[in-house]
Amino acid sequence: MDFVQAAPVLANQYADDRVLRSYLARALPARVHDAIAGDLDALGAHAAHAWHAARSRTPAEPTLTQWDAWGARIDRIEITPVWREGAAMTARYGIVAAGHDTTHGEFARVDQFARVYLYHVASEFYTCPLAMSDGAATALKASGNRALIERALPHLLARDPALLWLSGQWMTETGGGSDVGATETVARRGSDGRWRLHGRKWFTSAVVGEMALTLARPEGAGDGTDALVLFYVETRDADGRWNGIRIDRLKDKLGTRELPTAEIHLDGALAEPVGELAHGVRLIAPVLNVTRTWNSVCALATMRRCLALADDYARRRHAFGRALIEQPLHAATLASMQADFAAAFQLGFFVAELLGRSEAGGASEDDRALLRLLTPLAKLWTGKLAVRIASETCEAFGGAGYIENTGLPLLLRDAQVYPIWEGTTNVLALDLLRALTKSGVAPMHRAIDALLADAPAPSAEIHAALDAATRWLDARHDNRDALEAGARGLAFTLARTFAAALLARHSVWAEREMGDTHPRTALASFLDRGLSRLGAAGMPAPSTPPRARNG
Ligand code: MFK
Repeated sequence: MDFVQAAPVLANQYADDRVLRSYLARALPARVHDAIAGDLDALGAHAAHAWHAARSRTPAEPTLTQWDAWGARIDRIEITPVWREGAAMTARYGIVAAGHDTTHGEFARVDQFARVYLYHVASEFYTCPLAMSDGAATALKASGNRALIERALPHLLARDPALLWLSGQWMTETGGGSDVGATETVARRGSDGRWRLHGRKWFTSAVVGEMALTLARPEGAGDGTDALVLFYVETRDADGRWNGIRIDRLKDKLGTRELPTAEIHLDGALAEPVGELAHGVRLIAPVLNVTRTWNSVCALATMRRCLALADDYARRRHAFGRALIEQPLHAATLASMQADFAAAFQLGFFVAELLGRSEAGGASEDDRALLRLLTPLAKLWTGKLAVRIASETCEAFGGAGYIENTGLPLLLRDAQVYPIWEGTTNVLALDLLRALTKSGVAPMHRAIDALLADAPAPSAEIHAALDAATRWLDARHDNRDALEAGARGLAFTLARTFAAALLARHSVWAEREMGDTHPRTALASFLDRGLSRLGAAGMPAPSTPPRARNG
C-alpha cells in the first residue's frame, strides 16, 4: 500500500484556542464571559466546519455581468455561496452589532472582536465590508448627523438579516491611494440643492453594499486634504437601480478573491454631506481607526489558523523516525511563531479594550492617547507578522504547503493584504509620528509602569527598550527626514515593547489564577529575539534625489 499522509484537522476554534480563552477569562467579567461563551463556541465550531467544507469544493469567485441580453447596462455582481450566508451569520452573531451594543458596557468591543476573530477566516473576507460597515456606523455616530444616524444605523447594526446593510468606504483613487489629498472626485450641487458626485474610485471593496462613505471635492474648492468633504451615498435608488454608479470591472487580486473589489465610476451619484463642507479626512478618521483594528484582529485570526494547522500537522506527520513536533528544530520554529502570535494577540485585543472603554465614556486621557498610538502600531505589526507566519506555515508543511488545494497557499496570499489595506506599513508608521506629536510617548511609559507593577522578572528589559526608543525620538525631534526614515524601526520597537509588557502582565495572571505557564514561556521566547528594531529598515533619507543612470 502506498503511504497516504493524513491531512491536518481543525478542532472547534474557540474550544481549542488557549490564547483566546485565557485572555477572555482575564479581560472579561464572568457575567459577560458567560453571556457570550455559547456564541463563541458556535462560531468556533463553524470555523472548523467551514475549513473542511472549503477543502472539498471548487473555490468560487464573484462575477460581474455588465450588460443584459438586450444591451441594457445592468452591472450585476454574483457573490459566492459563502458570501450569500454572510448576512445571516452577521445578524445572528451580531458581528457588527455587538460592538455597538451597550449591554456589556466597556466590554462591547472585546465581545465583538472575539466574534470577528473566530468568524473571519470562515467568512472568506465577508469581514471586509463588515469592517467598513462598523467604521461607517462609528463615523456617523461621531458626526452627530441625526438624520443619517436614524436612516443608516438600524440597518448597519441590524440583528435581522433582512434589514442588514453593508457599507463601503470609497477613498482610493488612481492618483491617491495613500495620498488621499489627491482625490479628484468632484461634488456638484444642483439647482435642486442636492449634491451629485462625479469621478472614478479605483478600489471599492464591497460595492455590493447598500451604502458607502466617500470623499469628494466640491467644485471650485481648493486643493489638498482640508477641502475634501465626506459624503454619504446609497448605492441604489428606491427602484433598485444603481444610483449614478457604473461598475467598470472587478479587480484581479493576489488574494481575497472571494471579495468583489471593484473599479467604479460615479456619474452623478446622489450624495449627502455627512458634516461640514470641508475636513473630510478628519470626519472619516473614525472609519480608518475602526477598520485598522479589524485589520489587526483579522491578521491575528489568520495567524491563529496557520498555527492551529501547523501544530496539528506536526503531530500527524512523521519524518526521520518521529513526529515533527518531537523534532527539536521544528518544535522550536513553531514555538517562536506561537510566541510572536501570543504577544501580538495581547496588543490587538488591548486596542479593542481601549476602543470599548473610550466609546463607553470610561476612558482616561491616557487611555485615549494610547488608543490613538496603539491603533496604527497594532495594525502595522500584525499585518507584517501574519505574512511571515503564513509563509512559515507553508514551509512547515514542506511541499504540501505549496499545493493549492491544501488551502495553505490561500492563507499566504490572503495574508499579504493585511500590510496593504487600510494604510501600508509606512503610512501607519507615519501615522504613529502624527499621533506622537499630540501626546508624545509619555502615556506609554505610564501604562508600561502600571502593567509591569506585578511582573518584576522581564521589566528591566522592557523598560530599557522603551527608554531607548524615547532617546531615539528625542535625538531626532527637530529632524523630520531622520524621524520619517526611521519611523518603521521606531514603530516595530514600540509595538513589540508594549506587547511584551501586556504579555508579561498576562503571564503573571495566568500562572497565579490558572497555574498556566504557557504565557510565561511565550514571553521568554519573544524576548529572546530582542525588542528593539530601532534602525531596522530605516534607510537614511537621501539629501538629493538619486540621479538617473544615463541622465
Ligand atoms: C478583514 C480586514 C478588514 C479591513 C477592511 C479593509 C477595507 C479595505 C479598503 C481600503 O483599503 S480603503 C483605503 C484605505 N486607505 C487608507 O488607509 C489611506 C492611507 N492614507 C492615510 O492614512 C493618510 O495618513 C491620511 C489620508 C489619513 C491622511 O493624510 P494627509 O492628507 O496627510 O492628512 P493630514 O492633513 O495629516 O490629516 C487630516 C486630518 O485627519 C488631521 O486632523 P486635523 O484636521 O484635525 O488636523 C489628522 O490629524 C486627521 N487624521 C489623519 N489620520 C488620522 C487622523 N485622525 C485620527 N486618526 C487617524 N488615523
